[in-house]
Order: sequence, then structure tokens, then C-alpha cells
Amino acid sequence: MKRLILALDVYERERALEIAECTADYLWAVKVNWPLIIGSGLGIITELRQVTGLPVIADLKLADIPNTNRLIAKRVFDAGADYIIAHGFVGRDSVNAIMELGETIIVVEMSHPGAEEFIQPATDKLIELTNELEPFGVIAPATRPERVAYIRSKLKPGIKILTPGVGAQGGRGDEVLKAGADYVIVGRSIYASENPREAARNLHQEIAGV
Ligand code: FNU
Repeated sequence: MKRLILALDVYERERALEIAECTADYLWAVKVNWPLIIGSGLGIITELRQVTGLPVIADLKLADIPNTNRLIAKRVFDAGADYIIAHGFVGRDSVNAIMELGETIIVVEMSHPGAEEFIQPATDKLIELTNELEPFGVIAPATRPERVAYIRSKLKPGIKILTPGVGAQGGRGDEVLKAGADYVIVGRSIYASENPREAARNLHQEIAGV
């Protein structure tokens, strides 16, 4: 079973397609974020799907009023995105506007140190919101496996946990999967390595046995 998601945070279209193609064998999905969309345009989503045959996650962390979230999500799903990542702190109406259009992933806690300032104190409420709305999944921090275990214990079964923060941010894929994550998201440790295919294969093997 494949549980690795590539965070493809490069600007250039050719480089993105090359890295995605050579790592696809070891991935469950490819995640695009603002750097790649700004650098290469929304059309990169369709191209990545064609080249890899994998689902594409649009990590836009949408956090706007319902109407604006809807306007953005419509175009992004139309471009071929299979999932959109959204912030939950803006409230259920804003999240619902995206969920009405397609599969959604809600951020319940982030992986960087600053997440402890405002987001972590709201995590319990964000879990409540998630359990009520039942989206595809949530984002939780691979940098804090104990928090992933906590989030898993409170989350309705069936809602997936996707965890960024492995590698460059200090988290370990095997540890966070043991704590209850379903997927690990890895960017720099793959795309910035000398041999992205080798790096993806090593990570895939590290987490395959969990
Ligand atoms: P890498 N990401 C994250 N932490 O790192 N979407 C979060 O809490 C979150 C994210 C994204 O560090 C980040 O924007 F909600 O190079 C980047 O695209 O492995 C990726 O996950 C991590 O990249």
C-alpha cells in the first residue's frame, strides 16, 4: 500500500513534471501548493494527472468567506484537482462551500513551531467541526507524533490523517504512521535531493513496513 504524498513545491513546470514522473511509482498522490501554481499555472494539475496517473491534492489552505472559497474551489476542481486543503478556523460555512464542490481536507493542526500559538489551542474545536462535516481527511503535524495520536483518538474512524513535516522539518514517516497517520507528505527531502527517485524509494521502503 502506498502512503507517500509528494509535496511538489518547485516553480518550474518542466522540473515539476520530471520529478513527478520519476517518483510516481512510490507515491499515493501528488500535492501542489502555491509555488507551483504561481510558477506554472493551474494547467499543471491536469498535466500532473496525465503524467503520473495519480490523484492531485491542491494545498491552497483556503481561508476565505464562503463565496470566495467557492469561486476558487470551482476553478481548481475543474482543473482536475481531486482534493483541496482548506482551513477550518474560518468556520463551517466556509468549509461547506468547498465540500459541496468536491473532496476536502481540513487543517486541524500545522507542523511548524508557530502552530502552537493559535492553531493548536483550536485543534479540539477543529476536530469537532471535522467530525460533524466528515470530509475526506485532515492535516496533522508529523513533527508532533503525540499530537497525531491524540487527533486520531478524537477523530471519527474513516477520516484520513495526512501528515506533513517529515524530513526537512524533522519528523519521521515510520513514527507518525505508528501514531495513527494514514499518509505522509514529503517535499524537500525528495524534490531537493540529488536523486528524487531514490529518495522517494527510500521513504517508501521506510514506511512500507509500518
Ligand atoms: P517539506 N504543509 C506543511 N505543514 O508543511 N500543508 C502544515 O502544517 C501544512 C502543510 C505543506 O517541509 C507545506 O506547505 F498544513 O518540504 C509543504 O508544501 O517536506 C509541505 O507540506 C511540506 O514540505
